[in-house]
Amino acid sequence: MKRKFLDLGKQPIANGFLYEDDKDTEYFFNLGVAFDEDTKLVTQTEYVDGELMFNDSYVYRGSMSKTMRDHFHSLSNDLNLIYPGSKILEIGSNDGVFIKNFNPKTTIAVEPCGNFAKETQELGYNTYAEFWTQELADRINNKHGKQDIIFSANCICHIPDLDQTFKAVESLLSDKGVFIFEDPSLAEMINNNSYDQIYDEHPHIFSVIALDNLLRRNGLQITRVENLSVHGGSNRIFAKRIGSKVDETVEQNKAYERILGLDDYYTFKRFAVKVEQSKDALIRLLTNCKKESKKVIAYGATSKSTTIFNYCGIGPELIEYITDTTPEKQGKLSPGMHIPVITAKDKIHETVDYAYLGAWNFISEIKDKEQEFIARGGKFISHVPVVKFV
Ligand code: JHZ
Repeated sequence: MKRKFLDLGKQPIANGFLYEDDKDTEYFFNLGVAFDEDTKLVTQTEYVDGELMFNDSYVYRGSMSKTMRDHFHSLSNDLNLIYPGSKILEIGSNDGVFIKNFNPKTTIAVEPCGNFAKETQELGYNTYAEFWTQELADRINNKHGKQDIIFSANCICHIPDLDQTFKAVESLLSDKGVFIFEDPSLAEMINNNSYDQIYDEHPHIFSVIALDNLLRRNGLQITRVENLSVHGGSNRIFAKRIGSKVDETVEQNKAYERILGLDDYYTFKRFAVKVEQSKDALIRLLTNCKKESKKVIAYGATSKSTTIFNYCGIGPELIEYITDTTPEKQGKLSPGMHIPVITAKDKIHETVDYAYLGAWNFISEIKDKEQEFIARGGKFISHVPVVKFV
């Protein structure tokens, strides 16, 4: 039974950056968040159709930050060492930032966004430009056989039907195969009040407790959990067939989550109060900047900032423009609030006083790049974990 605890209001497609002419036909939905008492899963009250988000004009490129390129490079090195010569399949391969590190002969990519599927296909990877389904898993099994590693980064939490997803994974794994996936951690979202992790593409935010419940009813169990710093705190989950050896990290993580109350609806009711307070504080801070005639921009046209700007009602009157390195977002307007997105030339322009960090998860990388801005008194603004200059 789903119990709603948070309403983030009317929201557009988080990565639906658009041109002036498309404003009248922009799609909106109501973003409500609920706790499922049976599985302990935090999930949305309604799900947006996959095709509206993941299509041939999808704009998010995983390879846009050095942090993530390094992250996937280091994981690939480890996997190539621990499981040499394994057959590997990635669900949601995006622009190939992870699979580029593997041998195309033993690697399969699954990516429903045609523009990115084309890129990995051209790099020589057998790419299925489709959503992950049981039917696709069966077809891959018939053609290429079982897989030793099924990997997925920032994708499993994007799929509404987890039972079907996990069943399909289980059916395609070799006997000793491992399913490795990483997604933002619910514990870190609660600790950091980073409610902007919730948007159309994230129908669920995972706890280890909920994932183990869901995997187990589909023949898999968590055997190891690694806590990662990327994307504001993520968990890397290792899952194998039920009956496999489980290490101590699984119970450690579950115990920690029980202490945080992630198995209790009222934890999320309290979180909802903090979300509202965060909204009020951010509006207050930006309004004061405006009163003092400060020039405020945003840094990183993220999916996360779509939630923030639309929930808080922050538009071009408070944030003049957003800079972003992604060519596919530049020259367009941000979803819903229509703040212009421009090229992140080399550095923040010298007329800027403050920059709201849409990409707060890359704060170290960004601060390293923007030493001049900091040296001349420029400040970053973040709402994570509380609204303040950072
Ligand atoms: P970033 C996306 O979320 C969507 P977003 C998706 N649903 C998901 O799960 C996560 O990623 C993983 C830019 N940038 O990674 C690049 C600069 O301009 O936080 C990106 O557009 N300058 C798949 O969109 C954005 O910021 C920089 O120096 O919230 C970062 O987006 C850096 C470092 C980044 O993900």
